[in-house]
Amino acid sequence: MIEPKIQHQLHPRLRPEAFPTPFCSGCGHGILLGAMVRAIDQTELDWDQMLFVSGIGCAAWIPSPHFAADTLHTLHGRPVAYATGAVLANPRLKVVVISGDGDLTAIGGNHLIHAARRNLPLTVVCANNRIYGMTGGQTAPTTCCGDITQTSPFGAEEQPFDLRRLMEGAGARFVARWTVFQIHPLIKTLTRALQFKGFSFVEAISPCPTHYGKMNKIPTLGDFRRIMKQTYLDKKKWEKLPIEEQEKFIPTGEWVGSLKTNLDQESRL
Ligand SMILES: Cc1ncc(C[n+]2csc(CCOP(=O)(O)OP(=O)(O)O)c2C)c(N)n1
Ligand SMILES: [Mg+2]
Repeated sequence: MIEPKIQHQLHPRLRPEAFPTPFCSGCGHGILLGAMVRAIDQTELDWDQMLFVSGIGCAAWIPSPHFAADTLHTLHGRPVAYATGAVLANPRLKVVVISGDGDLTAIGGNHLIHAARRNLPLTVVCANNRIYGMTGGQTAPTTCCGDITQTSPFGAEEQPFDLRRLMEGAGARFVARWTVFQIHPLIKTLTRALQFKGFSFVEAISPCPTHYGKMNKIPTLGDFRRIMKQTYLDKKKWEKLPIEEQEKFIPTGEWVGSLKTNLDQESRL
């Protein structure tokens, strides 16, 4: 074997034997992996008191086996359920779920909305590539109308979840969305989400060139970046647009605050 000439210094929170990652060329999940460890570096969190939980899918490989930490690589759709058990059993743990859009919002959707409603002390990071990547590119609840997938060869017909609205509606007090190309705000948001007391949810829009790109004729990562730059707009700019203009973009940013509803008061029969 030819030894590589340049030896990269691997981040100390990562397991050298786990590299190279299993991610395809151009997959955004590796960018999120890097963003996570950089965000954790900016917190005072005790690495030895952190637990990373994931389900099944390409995104579920982000913490496990790459993070040199305690990780739980669980069943498809069940990371939030495992994370709930872990944090109830040991409230001193900082429990972080990192998984895919299919895992968290399709089969695992109920666990996710109830964790938000119950304001469980968890940080959930959803790597959203708008597709079931690992199983060959089937439609997910996040697939946008018209998108070609293995199970929608003529274009997806159903409306996708807007995860920000879903989480807000379920009662989450910290909700955020960035694409992996908006790397600096993504790292800052992950830092804040990890330190938030209570439930926090971060959606990271991640390109899947292998399946999504191939089927929707987005050949390169550069093309993904260009399209995402046209589609996603910082909410500070988005909020200033007239309503008919707002519909053309997906806002990115943080939605943080007490999202009390009229139902929060007692006895509303
Ligand atoms: C109970 C069960 N149903 C279905 C599957 C097949 N399966 C494995 S991963 C996956 C989807 C993963 O998609 P996502 O969570 O979006 O992750 P990605 O691969 O896109 O990063 C499915 C359907 C499974 N492993 N277990
Ligand atoms: Mg996915």
